[in-house]
Amino acid sequence: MDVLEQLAELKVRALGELADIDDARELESWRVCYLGKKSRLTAVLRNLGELPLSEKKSVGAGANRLRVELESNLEQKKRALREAKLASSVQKEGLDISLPGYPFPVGRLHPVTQTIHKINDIFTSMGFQVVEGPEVEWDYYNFEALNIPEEHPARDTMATLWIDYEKDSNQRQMLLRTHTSPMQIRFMEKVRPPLRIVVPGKVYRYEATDATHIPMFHQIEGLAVDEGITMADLKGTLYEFSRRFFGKDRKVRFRCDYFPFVEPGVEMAIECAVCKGEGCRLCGSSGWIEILGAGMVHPEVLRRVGIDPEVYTGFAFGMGIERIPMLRYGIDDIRLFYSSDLRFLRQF
Ligand code: 2U9
Repeated sequence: MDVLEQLAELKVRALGELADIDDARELESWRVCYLGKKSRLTAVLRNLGELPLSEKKSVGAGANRLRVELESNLEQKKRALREAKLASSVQKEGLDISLPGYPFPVGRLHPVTQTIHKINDIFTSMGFQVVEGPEVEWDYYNFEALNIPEEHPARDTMATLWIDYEKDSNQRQMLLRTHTSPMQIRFMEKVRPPLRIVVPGKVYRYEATDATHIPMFHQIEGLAVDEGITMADLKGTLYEFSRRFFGKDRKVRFRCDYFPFVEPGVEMAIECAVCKGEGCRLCGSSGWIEILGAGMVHPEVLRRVGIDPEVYTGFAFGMGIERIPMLRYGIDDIRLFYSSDLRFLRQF
């Protein structure tokens, strides 16, 4: 039998077998057998060069015609199998392909995340860099390095969640950070001034839950250290933040405050948007709403991380995040942020 006759016989066999196939696995075996690398057809095409010139042309043309025909029959069969499968699921499962598809749920960012992003954007546009730190910390970074030694009364204002873990060789205790400030210490240990960073993230306090307290909330803190930084830089930066975040016409007020890691310390308040400074329920009749705490970094804090306070000065600030959308949208219960109620979350 010459090659052309073999091909003719191959065609009859292949198409005959194909007609009986009714599932995808069998179809794949058929493809491998008749069109695969080790198939007779591929061998004929590969060995064309060895044929005498007189046969080469006719065998080449015949083999190629057969390949095209088998491939097109394969595609037809694939389509037929897909359609048959769909028709059978319509029948078996009562699937109605004329119904509209299920809606694809589109997610959104949590209002706290949205607020963090907005604040990050404002500070990065002023040359600050965003850094994040560990939520599980050492006593040293959370308290000692920030001028809050063991018996300091400021520890009582930050009810701490301690972690039951063996003290390391330096006899330090582990805790859940009560503010994001430990990361500023870590950063200053590694990076020499000039530096400008904001540190957003989760913080933890050992507190009973109610409408204004939860044991985990978010803060964002900022730090700028350079030669010649003064209180004017602090005020200028935070005024600009207030203009960009709360609007250019909101009045801003600074008053003295105390935090162990800054000297002097201040508190920044903005004019109440509801009463325009007249005094109302939201602002507790004062006309002002406290937004953040700030101050000039305490020289002792700089000295502890090896930065000479005679050469460098810095300012720092810190604010609670949840409070901001609460004030903005009149949300009266902080627990709503974390109750996973989509009716609440979808509003933002
Ligand atoms: C370093 C030096 C100084 C960060 C500061 C505050 C004032 C502040 C509170 C606001 C409400 C936290 O969420 S809150 O309870 N924070 O008032 N934070 S100055 O000062 C620092 C931080 C790190 C090394």
